[in-house]
Amino acid sequence: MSDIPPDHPRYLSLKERHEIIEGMHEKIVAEAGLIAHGRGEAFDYILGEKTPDYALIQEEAAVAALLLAEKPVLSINGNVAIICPKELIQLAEKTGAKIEVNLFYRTKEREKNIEAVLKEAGAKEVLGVNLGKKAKTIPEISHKRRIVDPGGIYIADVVFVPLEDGDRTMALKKMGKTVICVDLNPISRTSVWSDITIVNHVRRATQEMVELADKLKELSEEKLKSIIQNYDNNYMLQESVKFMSNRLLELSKQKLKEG
Ligand code: PTJ
Repeated sequence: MSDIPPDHPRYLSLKERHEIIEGMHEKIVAEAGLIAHGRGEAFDYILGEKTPDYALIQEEAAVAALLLAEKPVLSINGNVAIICPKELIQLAEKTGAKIEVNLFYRTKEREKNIEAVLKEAGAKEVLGVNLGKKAKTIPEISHKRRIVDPGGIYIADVVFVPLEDGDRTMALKKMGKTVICVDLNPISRTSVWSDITIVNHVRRATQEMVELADKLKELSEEKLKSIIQNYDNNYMLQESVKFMSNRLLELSKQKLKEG
């Protein structure tokens, strides 16, 4: 990691890549987390590694939903524990959400390691760890993401699931929960099935959501509700796809290499 000079034009992305690799060696990130990250990077390249305007609208709706929720929960996996632990903890504090470790590749070791990362980043309470007999299950899911905390995702009304796989999104929706996801791939099953989909890099999305939480907290309940009522996830997904297609179209007309 120290080999990357800070003035490298893609420093942030390369630094993050190495943090994810280290996270895998430290048994925080799943091996498949590296592949998932690479897929995300490819979409982020198309975005120009910047937040597009449409994403701010998605993020605003997401924060409004978290602020209006009675029992909001942020679901944490290995990748996001490495990429943006501080932002997630700040977001939880500002929206009154709980934090729960929920893993696709769940092992006791990873559970504990992720809890330690979150505590080191300032979390006071981390749900979903060492559940034993206390564990509840999400119906219709066969993999380990079904295991949830009885005081967290199980009873939550709004669940924030950054970098998710499609099955659980659908199952959570069948349980009557509102699902908010962050996924750079606007056509993934998770993106399509979620109530609010943020098509942006999770680091930028959570940083911006923390700032938005400060602003939106000042609004009345009525105003927050009108943000949600006026929000159309399908339309916003179309906007995301349009943005990406236009970026590629613009690039196709440019000379890509100077000189
Ligand atoms: O830590 P675990 O055991 O819970 O496992 C986590 C992974 C990510 C391995 C697991 O959930 C998984 O396999 O996810 P998928 O099905 O690969 O989906 C991950 C989605 O996140 C893909 O659609 C990626 O495009 C997207 N993605 C990857 N990196 C980012 C991202 N979206 C936003 N920001 C990123 N940095």
